[in-house]
Amino acid sequence: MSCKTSRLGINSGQAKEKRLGIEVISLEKAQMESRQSRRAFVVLGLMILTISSFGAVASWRSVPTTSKAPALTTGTPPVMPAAAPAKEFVYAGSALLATSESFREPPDDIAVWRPGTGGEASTWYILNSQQQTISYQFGVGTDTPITRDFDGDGKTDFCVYRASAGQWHIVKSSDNTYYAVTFGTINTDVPAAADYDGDGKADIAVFRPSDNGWYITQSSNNANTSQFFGATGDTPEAADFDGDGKSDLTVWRDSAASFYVKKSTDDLTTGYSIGQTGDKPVIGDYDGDGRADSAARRPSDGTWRILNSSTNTLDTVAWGEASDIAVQGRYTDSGDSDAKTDVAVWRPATGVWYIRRSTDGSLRAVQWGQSGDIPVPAPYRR
Ligand SMILES: [Ca+2]
Ligand SMILES: [Ca+2]
Ligand SMILES: [Ca+2]
Ligand SMILES: [Ca+2]
Repeated sequence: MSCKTSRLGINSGQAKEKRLGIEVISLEKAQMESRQSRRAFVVLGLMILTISSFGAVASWRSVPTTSKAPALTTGTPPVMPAAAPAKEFVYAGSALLATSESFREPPDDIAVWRPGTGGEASTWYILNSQQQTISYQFGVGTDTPITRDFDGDGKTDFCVYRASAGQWHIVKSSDNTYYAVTFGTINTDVPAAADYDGDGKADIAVFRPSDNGWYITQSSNNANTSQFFGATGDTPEAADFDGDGKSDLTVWRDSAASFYVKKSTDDLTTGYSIGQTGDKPVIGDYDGDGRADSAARRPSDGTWRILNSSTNTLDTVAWGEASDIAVQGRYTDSGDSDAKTDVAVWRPATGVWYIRRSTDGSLRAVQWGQSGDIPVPAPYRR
């Protein structure tokens, strides 16, 4: 560890981890528990491969086909144990009706996605807020995992985007049914699913670098829309900056070290300059006011710059090493249950999550995942 790391408190945090007995949960346990069900899920993965091979090759201009897969008689996902709702969430059955907080989203679970190799299915490994472990096999290694709530029940659905076919494969959390949608130009579009129409359900969407087009299927009426926003080289980063519940078209322009946001409330464009070229976007709601904050992380020194939407003030936080992956999210434990996004990194070499509790800036370290995994924190709430 470099002295820089020590200064960041991560080295001392690891020492604390042993001394104070902070949770360090091994994936091995989860893997053992899931070994039985894995065999069944491999069958599911193979079925998905088969289904995908029949998928129509289409550009976005085609009407997206929403095809119900045949009933899965083998490898049907088991009904996951329902997590006890936290007191701040109001449910009707599995549908999330309301929260008592301005921030709409439930807290994030720690999770990784392990790409399948040699034709095997990929696997989600989730550590939920009750410290239970859940594994779920879905997709293939070349897919891109997507963490969105397409059926609007307040739980992230298992979803992968298959760039080689422009296909979305989704298992709805509300009823465990699978469906696939072809929407996106093969290998060039960037998946950009978010809730643009504000009905509480994520909309299937892609960003097209060649024309800076945002192609969206609105979940509220199934209509296809397109808007053009951004410039060559921009990265799509949709988020809700004005807090109206609708994701705003947003791009990160590295050359200008700026976010550009087309706010859904007035369609006006706002630019947020932050950091410098080479920084990486790490949007979140760090002050918990229900509006996204522009933020960027500098990989070279692990410094986060966060522009709080509530006060328009800049926070600078040193957290993590160059090789870490930013995994900012709204994590909860006994020491932190507020509505604010926590600064956090995941270290691929060790699989350790270093979460900076928003309540007091203290470290929470959790070992979850291994090198080669992709961190996919989200409110799975299984
Ligand atoms: Ca869902
Ligand atoms: Ca929607
Ligand atoms: Ca908005
Ligand atoms: Ca905010």
